[in-house]
Amino acid sequence: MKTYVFGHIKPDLDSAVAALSFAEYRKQMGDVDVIPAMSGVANPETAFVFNKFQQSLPQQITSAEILPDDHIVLVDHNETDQRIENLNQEQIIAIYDHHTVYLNLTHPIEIIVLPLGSSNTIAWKLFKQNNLVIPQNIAALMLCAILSDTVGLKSSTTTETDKLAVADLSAVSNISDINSLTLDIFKAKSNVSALSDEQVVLNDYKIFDFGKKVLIGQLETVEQDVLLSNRKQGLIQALQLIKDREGVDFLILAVTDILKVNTKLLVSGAGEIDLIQKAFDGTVQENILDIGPKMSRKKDIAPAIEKALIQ
Ligand SMILES: [Mn+2]
Repeated sequence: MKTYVFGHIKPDLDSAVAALSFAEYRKQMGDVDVIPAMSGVANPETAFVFNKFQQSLPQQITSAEILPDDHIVLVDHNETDQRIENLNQEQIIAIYDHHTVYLNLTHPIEIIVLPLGSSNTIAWKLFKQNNLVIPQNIAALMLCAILSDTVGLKSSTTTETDKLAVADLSAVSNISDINSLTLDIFKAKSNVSALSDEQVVLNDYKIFDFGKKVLIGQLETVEQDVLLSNRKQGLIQALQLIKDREGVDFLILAVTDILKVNTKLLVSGAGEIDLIQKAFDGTVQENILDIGPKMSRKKDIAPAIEKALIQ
């Protein structure tokens, strides 16, 4: 019997690292055969960080490889739409997450959901609470994951606990120059030159079920203006294509400049234009709405859209 620790589909850095850090936590707590797993290809940022610290990514596992008596732990997500396909929910034994909970389970499980900036801050807290030692190689990855998910401790989701975790993990991993590490991560995140327009839209996306299905892609970049001028037409075409293919009701791409601390939403359809104008009380110009310093999809963008939909 194995325990697979899974991040969400379209794994970002926090999700990929959380598979490793929570697997290590569970091992140290006595779970015998724990396997960090992922589904989907690592994005450029994730690949950069694992390369930099010469660590292997979690194993690629499909639900077909999971045996009926194996256990599943979900990290950095909880709802069905973000799980790997065909996962048997009866096999889920624990969830560690920092997102809004949409669950309908038929059995009791361990659930730890905290309003912290990163799943890896929850992992850090659990290691500390249980007097466990975080291995140096995992500490370095956790540090990067927290810096990434909190946009260098600047996003609205950042808490004092995230700051404490960063200070502790930088000591454990012996990494003192946090600013230059953060900038390196930002640059890797911004490098979408090798991605097609469709891949840019779907590089980091989540589908929300607000009665209507809303797909929100987010690109965190240090080159917002360049991207929205050079690739705008291609991205708009990609939005239309993906919307038809995925069968979602609304599709929005958030292009967030993490140095300027600004997000611009790119949309293609009349429905989306109405929706985001209502949600953010602004006027879309040439398919773009500037929503100012709102950087968090989870805390700033998705809730405003949900509210506009139910009004
Ligand atoms: Mn996360």
